[in-house]
Amino acid sequence: THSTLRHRMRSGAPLLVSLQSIPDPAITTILGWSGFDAVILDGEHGPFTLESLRHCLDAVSTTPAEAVVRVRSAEAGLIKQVLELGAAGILAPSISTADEAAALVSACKYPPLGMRGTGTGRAARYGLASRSYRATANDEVVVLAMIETKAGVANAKEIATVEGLDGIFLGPHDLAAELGVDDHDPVITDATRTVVGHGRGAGIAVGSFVPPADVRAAAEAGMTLMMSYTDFAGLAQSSHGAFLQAAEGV
Ligand code: 3PY
Ligand code: MG
Repeated sequence: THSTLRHRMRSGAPLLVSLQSIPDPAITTILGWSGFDAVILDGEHGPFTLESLRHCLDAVSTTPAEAVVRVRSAEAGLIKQVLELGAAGILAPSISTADEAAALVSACKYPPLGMRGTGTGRAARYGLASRSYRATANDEVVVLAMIETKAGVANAKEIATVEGLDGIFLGPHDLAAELGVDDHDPVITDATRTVVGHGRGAGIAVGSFVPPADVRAAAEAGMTLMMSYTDFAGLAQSSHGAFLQAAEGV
């Protein structure tokens, strides 16, 4: 259930998540049954429509996992539609200031915590459970901010302490691009350490992309939200690996 994910996140428990960019419910079902706590549906870079999101959210509810949607921007109108589809939470790209983080929280929470509008969509069981959904959503919907700009890293402490924010997620690729360095530059490692420190200091979840082999070290360093599989890279690596191995035989 939604509460499980947010409450586990709030408790500081380590969570393993995967990223889905291919907007097909079969991918959601595979990732959802793979063991991950949550599947992040990538509406920022992946070619999702609201309709394909709806099908993938239907699919995740047939699995033990939850689905968080990375929206293409933190626009309140878009967040309203995505939460109305029944997403367990929102991951917003490129949050660089505490004000942006506060606006994100407001878009995700019903009054009095925010300004999310009330509807009777899939999340509210098409009106058949609207009252109970509205009563529990503020406690259950997960709000996550990507920190992936220089300003975001500089403001990470203020962002992390914004009331209602459940976690921050470092975007090493965008940060490296802005800084003009390689993804594995020590400057990115330092930024990761800074963001982990501020997030953990504020008692919220902290995440990033962490290959499976590095999860133990990342968890020991305080990270709690490890994205350790992406469908694009996973498919590319396994298909190319299979090809190379097969090609040795001919
Ligand atoms: C980043 O690293 O910037 C990302 O958001 C990757 O998707
Ligand atoms: Mg990014």
